[in-house]
Amino acid sequence: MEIVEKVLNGDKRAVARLISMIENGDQQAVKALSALHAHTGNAHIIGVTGPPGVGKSTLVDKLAKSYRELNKKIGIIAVDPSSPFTGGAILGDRVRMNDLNTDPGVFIRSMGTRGHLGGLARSTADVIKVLDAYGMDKIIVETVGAGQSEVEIASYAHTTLLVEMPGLGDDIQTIKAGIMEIGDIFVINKADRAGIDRTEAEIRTMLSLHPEEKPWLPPVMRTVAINGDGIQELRDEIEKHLDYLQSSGQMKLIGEERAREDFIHILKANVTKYIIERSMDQKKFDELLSKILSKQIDPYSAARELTDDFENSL
Ligand SMILES: Nc1nc2c(ncn2[C@@H]2O[C@H](COP(=O)(O)OP(=O)(O)O)[C@@H](O)[C@H]2O)c(=O)[nH]1
Ligand SMILES: [Mg+2]
Repeated sequence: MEIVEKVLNGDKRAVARLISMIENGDQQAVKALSALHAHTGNAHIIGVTGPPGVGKSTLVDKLAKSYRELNKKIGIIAVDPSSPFTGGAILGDRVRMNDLNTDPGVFIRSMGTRGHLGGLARSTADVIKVLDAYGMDKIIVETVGAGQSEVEIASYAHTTLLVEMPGLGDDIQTIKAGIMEIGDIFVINKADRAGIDRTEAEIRTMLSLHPEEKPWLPPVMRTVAINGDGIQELRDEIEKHLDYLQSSGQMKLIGEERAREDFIHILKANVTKYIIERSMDQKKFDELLSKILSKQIDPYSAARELTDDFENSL
């Protein structure tokens, strides 16, 4: 496929086009993803999550620039389900990241709510594959730490940064309840603000509430993203986590687990699509639906009938 060749040859526009195809549920995208599979599995995926306004985008921007100093190629995916924009960039991020966007070693994409037939998390997983095959060394995925799909997206990362800022007591509660466990590195951004010691103490208390022996103890870092303070230290810590994942064999395990989940997900989607489309073609779906409505059959038995048909057809 032409688009596959182009992506593998470093054509940025082809990458952007393929991502749009993924978002639009274009069948050709599946073919391209199939062909790209052999070229994936090399990128280090870094999740950056936390409440809105803590400075995630600013931090990602600075982190990307810091990695550019090491000549690493960087993919950035900003997932913002509250944003209706897709295919372009969330305005604030676009302005902030403009100088990065013109760098050939950087690819930035924002993903909003529009499109995504198989769900936002699914699209994000596919976009990560594209950027991986495109040769990005680091893929940074920014998500707002809120809903289920964000937690799911965060689970694609090898290294997850949970970002906080001083004076966010209630949000820390939210993080504690939901995603505390997924944090590999805690970042208190806006360290130029008052209340930083208290925030750090709160995070450390929460971490100590998980007393089980962990081979990796999540560090708590302080940054001032607007002026770059602490960014290099954060980058070093991220690299330390990558070393840990590799030397402990965790990286390999994560890869196996992701491949398994991915395979099951695709299989489920295919089977579902097959059964539904086939039954719709044969009018059986409509027949059963009207029987369900007139109480001649219940939906459980009706679904069973269709899956039995499927089984018999194998
Ligand atoms: N004082 C201060 N402001 C910051 C810092 N980092 C980001 N900001 C500001 O916080 C606001 C939200 O930042 P943004 O990166 O969009 O946050 P996001 O919603 O988490 O992505 C912007 O006005 C930033 O300029 C920081 O370290 N200190
Ligand atoms: Mg942001």
